[in-house]
Amino acid sequence: MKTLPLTDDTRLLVLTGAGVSAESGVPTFRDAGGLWEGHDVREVATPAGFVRDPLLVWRFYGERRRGLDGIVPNAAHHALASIERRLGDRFLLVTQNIDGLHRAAGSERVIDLHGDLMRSRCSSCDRPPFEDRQAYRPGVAPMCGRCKAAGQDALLRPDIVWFGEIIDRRFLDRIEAFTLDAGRRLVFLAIGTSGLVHPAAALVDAARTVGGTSWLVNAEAPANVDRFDHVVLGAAGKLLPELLGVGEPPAV
Ligand code: BV8
Repeated sequence: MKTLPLTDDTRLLVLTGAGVSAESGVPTFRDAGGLWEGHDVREVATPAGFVRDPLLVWRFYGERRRGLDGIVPNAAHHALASIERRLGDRFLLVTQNIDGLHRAAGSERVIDLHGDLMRSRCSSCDRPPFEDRQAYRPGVAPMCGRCKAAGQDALLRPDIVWFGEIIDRRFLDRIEAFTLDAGRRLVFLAIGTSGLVHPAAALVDAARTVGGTSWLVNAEAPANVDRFDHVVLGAAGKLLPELLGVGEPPAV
């Protein structure tokens, strides 16, 4: 089995997708039985879909909030938290996931590129996003209390990035700065992602541009597999502890 070439000089940039949480029991998006089945993306993960049917969108995200009850990080999340402790500021984790499992495993240098399922924000006013673990009953779409106090009616929405919405520029700037500073010392590791969603899917190209080496750990070859220097097919929870040279995860 291969191990990542981590030297004292290495800067490790990791991108994770839904596959890294699969062994925790969180459904992925595009595997059989994935999240999008039965739900047209345009209906549940776009601003237009939310305007058209906020009750459907809140039912979809409420199901996902309930679905995280009792879900814990798996060996892949723990391996990434371990290697972060070893590398410190020579490590950066970018996740497309909104399940919070990396932070639950102890990861701190994490960019939640697509937001956080357990946060809501107002669809209208500029109140800051706030923690919200409520799943809301079917037929209920929560309203903003601050807007109500001002005599306005405004829906709350999940604090996540839908298709067609822009990613927080500060996140993209931080990733770019890490990549440029690393240069040829960069090792880019993508884990559990179908490589279909941008701008995350283009991070491997940015890594190649600065002369870094790129690794992929995935259950199967994804759309952008040819962009990677090294491909390790299999389950992230089984492969990562050895690939990263970290011990077994803490006994739960
Ligand atoms: C934007 C919401 C500016 C939260 C999500 C350039 C080219 C083409 C299109 C575009 C482009 N630039 C922008 C776009 C448009 C669009 C896009 O990418 N469209 C694609 C799909 C055609 N991007 C955007 O709109 C982004 N915004 O760029 O703004 C702009 C806008 C418009 C036009 C131009 C510019 C915003 C993207 C964010 C969308 N929000 N989610 C939520 O509900 O979760 S994306 C959604 O898909 C999730 O966040 C998810 O994370 C993400 C990606 O899916 P994956 O994580 O990869 O999951 P998936 O199931 O697909 O794959 C899992 C993989 O794991 C599989 O390969 C499987 O084999 C593997 N696996 C399974 N088990 C395991 C495993 N691997 C290892 N171990 C296991 N055990």
